[in-house]
Amino acid sequence: MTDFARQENKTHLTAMTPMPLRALLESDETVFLMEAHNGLSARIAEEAGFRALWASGLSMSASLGVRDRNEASWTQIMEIVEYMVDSVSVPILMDGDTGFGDFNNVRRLVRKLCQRGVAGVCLEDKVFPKTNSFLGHDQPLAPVQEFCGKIKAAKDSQSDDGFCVVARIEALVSGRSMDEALWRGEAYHAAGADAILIHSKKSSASEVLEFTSRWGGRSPVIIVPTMYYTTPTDRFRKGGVSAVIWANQSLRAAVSAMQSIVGRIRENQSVLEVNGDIVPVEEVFRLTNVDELELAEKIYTEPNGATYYNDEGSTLRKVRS
Ligand code: SPV
Ligand code: MG
Repeated sequence: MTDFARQENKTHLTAMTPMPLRALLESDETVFLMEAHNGLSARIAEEAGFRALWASGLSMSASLGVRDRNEASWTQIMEIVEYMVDSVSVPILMDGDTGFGDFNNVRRLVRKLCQRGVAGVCLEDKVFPKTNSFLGHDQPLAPVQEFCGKIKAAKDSQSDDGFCVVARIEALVSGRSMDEALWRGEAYHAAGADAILIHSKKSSASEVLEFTSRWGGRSPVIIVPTMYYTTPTDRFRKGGVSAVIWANQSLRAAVSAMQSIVGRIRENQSVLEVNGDIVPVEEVFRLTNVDELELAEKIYTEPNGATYYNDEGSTLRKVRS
């Protein structure tokens, strides 16, 4: 393979080799995962410096214009995640909802995710079709035994040793007790989960911090402070949280920006007023690696096959002959 081919598609990537998801989750630091819902938002999050991404079910569904209710099929969701993998080098944890069916659907899902280079999947202990955790009350939970079967099936199906299976506990969201959240976590941990995600829809972090304290570091714990976003991040660090997922802010930022700009264009019947507030098309070209294609054209379309490309505008570097 030529140097050029190796760099193809990922010419923008940072010089640092990304840390695998498992290493990030198991490190002493609290790591932050940014939500992304397509290749572009993944790229933007990586450029901002996030070391891992969350492929959010809510955000991917919403960006397709459908509800977070398994209205988009698992293959449609997986296809989006594949575009994200192609766009970045940092690991991606995919929101796998309830696994899109039973243990057998989970097996197939995990096999496909490993083939596509996804770093991990998060499975939640609700029932198919899932409903977003912030809607309604007392959502039914999966029987523990059944959910443990999904975790085991996921672990037995991974072809990549580094693949992470995260078990998400919805007990607190569904109005169950802290004790239930803990014994569910214990069962999922014993079934082989690499990490636990404890979800909460309270506006305070007290219950997730009680969970992490009583959990006692048995395995990495991930939280999603969408509703308790006012909690200073340092409390998560001190509370032993392994990873924080900012689960939907990129999508919400895009919605705010689009609503504002599109509204102004409609009102003014012109883009003159807004043009300075939106990125130039060159930025879109940069984010989608148009430069890389120009180099590839030089290499692959020269009649004699001589292949050179110009890194800096002056020195021609031979990459293939
Ligand atoms: C998602 O981002 O899709 C999540 C997190 O699962 S939440 O929306 O809080 O359920
Ligand atoms: Mg989700």
